[in-house]
Amino acid sequence: MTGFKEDFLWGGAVAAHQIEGGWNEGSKGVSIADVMTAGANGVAREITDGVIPGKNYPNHEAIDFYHRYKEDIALFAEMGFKAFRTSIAWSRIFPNGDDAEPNEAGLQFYDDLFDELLKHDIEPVVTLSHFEIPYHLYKEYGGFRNRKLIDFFVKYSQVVMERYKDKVKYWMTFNEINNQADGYQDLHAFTNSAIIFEEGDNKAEVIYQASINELIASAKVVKLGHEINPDFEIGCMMAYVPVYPFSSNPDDVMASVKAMNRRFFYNDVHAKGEIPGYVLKEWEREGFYIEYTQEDLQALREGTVDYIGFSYYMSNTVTEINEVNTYSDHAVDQLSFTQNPYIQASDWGWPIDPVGLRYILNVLTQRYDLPLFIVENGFGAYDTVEEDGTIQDDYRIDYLREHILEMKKAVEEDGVDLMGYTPWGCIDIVSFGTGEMEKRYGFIHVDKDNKGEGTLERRKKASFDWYKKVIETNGEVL
Ligand code: BGP
Repeated sequence: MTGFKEDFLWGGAVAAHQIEGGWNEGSKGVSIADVMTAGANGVAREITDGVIPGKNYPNHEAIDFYHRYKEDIALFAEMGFKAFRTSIAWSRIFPNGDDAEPNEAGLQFYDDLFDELLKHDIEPVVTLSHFEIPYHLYKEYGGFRNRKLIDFFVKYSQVVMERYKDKVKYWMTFNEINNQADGYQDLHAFTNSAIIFEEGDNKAEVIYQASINELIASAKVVKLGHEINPDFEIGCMMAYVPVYPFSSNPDDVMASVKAMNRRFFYNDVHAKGEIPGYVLKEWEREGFYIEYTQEDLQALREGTVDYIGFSYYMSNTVTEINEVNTYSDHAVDQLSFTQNPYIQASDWGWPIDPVGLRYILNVLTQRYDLPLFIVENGFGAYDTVEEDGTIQDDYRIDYLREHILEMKKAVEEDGVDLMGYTPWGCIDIVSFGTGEMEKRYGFIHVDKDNKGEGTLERRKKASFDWYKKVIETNGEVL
């Protein structure tokens, strides 16, 4: 028997803005994702000032899951999914984010979606904020730099947790909360924070303020969720890219410690309920003024998470020489990285490192001793539809097999408590980094290209039957 527990949550993961489409249907408001442009081969995306039809493709229609979810869920059930991770689009529930009353049509859509999943015995795993906050909260309030968003987020979360308290058991608050880098765009950090920077801002200071506001909001939601339903399992969600020292040079080792602390900061608050000393010292050293109250600190202590959800795609490597200490005008994570000579990279330059997954599973278990949930992992690639209509994505099977083998070692040899595994983009969806379709992750191909053209026809790839066997045998047959 393999080490995976009998109720291991095998499944797949997506996000509302990358799969649903129906961007203005059912009285949904505009989200920050609706106003981002496509990336044109990975070139940085930009935020347009409002929706510019044709310019924000293909986010708008994505793959039309909003109308096709029953067909897609039947395919997930055919693979044997035990769980399906997606997000609720906040702007379907509160179109502007600060509305007095929720939007019933939006609430009904997710009622129908969760019912369809449960009909197939698939557990919904729900992300409350996945890089898609209501555009109005960005435009009017400047995003999470404004602490008013704490209350807006708590109100939205309370409405959906109460509405779906008998359908959804697994929740997580902010997707990749540590993914605050503003590497894509000079003026905005458009992940969950959706910050508008102002003249004279110190970017790192503002991003830390937005981060603390999100962490306070998350902690309040965890506490509230447990009051709504004590059976809820509510986690955080981190982007874990382990950072190795480039050499055994002690300065490189310290550089990797500092790089990892920029990730651990978020997880330490989520899991331990305290702002760690190495961050408080940094704020003091840099002269940052980060606003929070004693009540906020109490909320952090009372709202620690039940599990750690995280994405794993790659590892990075750092040398002290390259550490760019640019707090004055860059985001908190502007370490420049060195290519690891022992590791190959994907078509998009993402280092392929299955052992790194076992490594981070161990590091997190040692640091937090909490259940872990891999809610994103996957291989973005160009796929080819052959003459006979098949898609031979053996490269994706190889990538996933190698990572599952490392998961097994972590469970069987290292004693890691692993809850589940939901590979990213279980069906081809819009890439976050490029805003385009042709960086594909799915077990299911969707006929749509970067120009938004195609029939949207779904087609099983070779990995579909492979993953079905993996789930059937609980990870025994790979
Ligand atoms: C993570 C996001 C996901 C997903 C993934 C793959 O950071 O949580 O939303 O997009 O990255 O990235 P991409 O789609 O750019 O290949």
